[in-house]
Amino acid sequence: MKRPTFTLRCRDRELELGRRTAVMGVLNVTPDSFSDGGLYLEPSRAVDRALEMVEEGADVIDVGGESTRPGADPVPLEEELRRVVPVIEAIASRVPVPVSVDTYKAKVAKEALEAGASIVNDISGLQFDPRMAEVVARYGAAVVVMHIKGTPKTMQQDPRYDDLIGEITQYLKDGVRRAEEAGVSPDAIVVDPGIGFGKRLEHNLTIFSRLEELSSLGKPVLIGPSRKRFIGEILGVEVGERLFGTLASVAAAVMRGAHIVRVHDVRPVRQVVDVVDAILGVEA
Ligand code: HH2
Repeated sequence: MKRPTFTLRCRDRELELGRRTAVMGVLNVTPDSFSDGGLYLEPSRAVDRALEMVEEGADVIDVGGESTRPGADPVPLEEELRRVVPVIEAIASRVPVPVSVDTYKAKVAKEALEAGASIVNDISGLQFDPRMAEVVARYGAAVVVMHIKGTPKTMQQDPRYDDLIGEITQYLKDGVRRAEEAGVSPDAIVVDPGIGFGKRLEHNLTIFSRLEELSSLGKPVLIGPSRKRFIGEILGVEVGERLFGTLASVAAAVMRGAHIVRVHDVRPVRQVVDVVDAILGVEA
């Protein structure tokens, strides 16, 4: 499938999307993220990893201070601020790519934007904090509107859908409307179906196989399959052994229209998407 192209407006930067897949490198400044928890809690390690990911081919660095893995408890506001703000401050001026903040709290987003972030990645699709859309608009930031069913604490307790793709599309449409009504520029919005966020294996697989249907929203599409449980369920492997499964899902998603892939393993993913992009480039 030929992807539509977009220029994503993120404050004073622009990110070209569609001709070349953009890689968002994950930087979790948490003690408990499911795959990289504890590795980058020390700010100097986080900065080194951000620089390394840029060198490996990352187009965005996504900094998160709260694990949203299934069953996770929320992190208090002050703790989340303490984790992410100094790291964003340190990397925003040192990396040549936009920095995003992975949070659903408007106050964290605001402080991260003050510290130099230019994208807000909200796993709740602007639904958890009523002030989030307004903060994004005020700073002229870009926003990732992601679908979730429930909350991280409860989302994997028996998720059910009557119409999976229809419900995800409607939720994302509501998030996009909320953003635009608050004054976020229409060309600063990305949508994400939320792999693993209130989804069983069959739901995650259906999202991959029907991903091109999200193009009806008229926004660039991001997907975050990296090292997730659905790969473990297919292959019977633990989190440290999910690289090949991640690469396969990234290739499938890009073939079906993903513009941005959010991953931990930037170097191998860059190679995979460069090859898939080359194939897409010659397709009629
Ligand atoms: N997945 C995670 C976190 N943030 N944001 C978007 N837009 N899309 C995703 O699929 C997504 C996301 C979960 O992965 P990770 O950050 O590695 O783990 P944890 O939540 O345990 O920190």
